[in-house]
Amino acid sequence: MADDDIDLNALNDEELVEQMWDDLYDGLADEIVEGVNILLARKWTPYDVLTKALVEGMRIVGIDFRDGILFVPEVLLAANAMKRGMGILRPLLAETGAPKVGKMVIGTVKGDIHDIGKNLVSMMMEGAGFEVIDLGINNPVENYLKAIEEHQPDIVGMSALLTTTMPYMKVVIDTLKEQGIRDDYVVLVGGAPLNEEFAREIGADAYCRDAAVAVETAKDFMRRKHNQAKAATA
Ligand code: B1M
Repeated sequence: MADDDIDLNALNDEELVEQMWDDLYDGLADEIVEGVNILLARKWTPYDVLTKALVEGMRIVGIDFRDGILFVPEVLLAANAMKRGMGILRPLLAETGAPKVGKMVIGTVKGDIHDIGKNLVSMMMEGAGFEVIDLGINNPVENYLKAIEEHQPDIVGMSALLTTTMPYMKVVIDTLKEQGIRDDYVVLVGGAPLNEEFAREIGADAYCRDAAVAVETAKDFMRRKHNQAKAATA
């Protein structure tokens, strides 16, 4: 038992999930790890553990961060606890054994160090059978170009969580245009401050509200690509 006061095993599912939201809020990584393992042992799917326990918990943290109740050090602890929980789920989500359906390069843009959402997208994409090359955080355009050249992905994904960094996505897309390679790749963008209109304005192919939408959108583009290739050879 990770917590001296509460036996997480003794809680029913609903109580446990609520306790995990509290533990995430308090940045208690060991308790989050224990909670994740208990839910998995109770036959919860990794996806449900991720979305109902961890993502929802981080949503609550976000509200109090916005309202000035929590500050950066506390949110960092919460993020660390979230990452420890995600670390357990990552291999389980990727364990589909499905043939690779496509390749994606993804990174958080320059000036931005938020990576939880991007990591979640990477995990879900891997789980859906995509090969993912994750560039991490704070990526200048050169990093995307280098990775594109090296890995020849089908999809380029960008994440931004700040209103001050989201315009950098346009810098990346404009550079792809200047180099005459924009249309060789599907560009997907995501992050809490974005919306569809912004994605259209900067010339992305689609805005992805969350990781599940990112997976569906990516699959959809891959289907279209295969159909076009088939039509061209017919
Ligand atoms: Co930051 N932060 N933060 N922060 N932080 C926000 C974004 C903020 C909204 C908080 C607030 O005020 N309510 C606010 C931005 C305000 C704005 O721009 N208008 C903010 C601020 C201001 C800051 C700092 C400037 C604070 C400061 O220093 N004074 C600073 C900036 C640092 C920098 O980047 N240069 C900062 C720092 C931090 C921490 C380091 C403490 C930490 C990040 C830790 C980490 O990521 N490793 C942090 C956190 C944790 C947050 C909040 C609380 C949570 C973000 C998160 O992880 N959400 C956030 C509040 C919020 O968003 N409500 C906040 C959970 C995650 C699962 O969701 O990232 O939205 P999200 O990802 C989703 C979708 O958006 C989508 O799918 C994901 C999964 O479903 N998606 C994609 C995301 N990327 C995608 C890419 C795709 C597709 C879909 O590509 C195809």
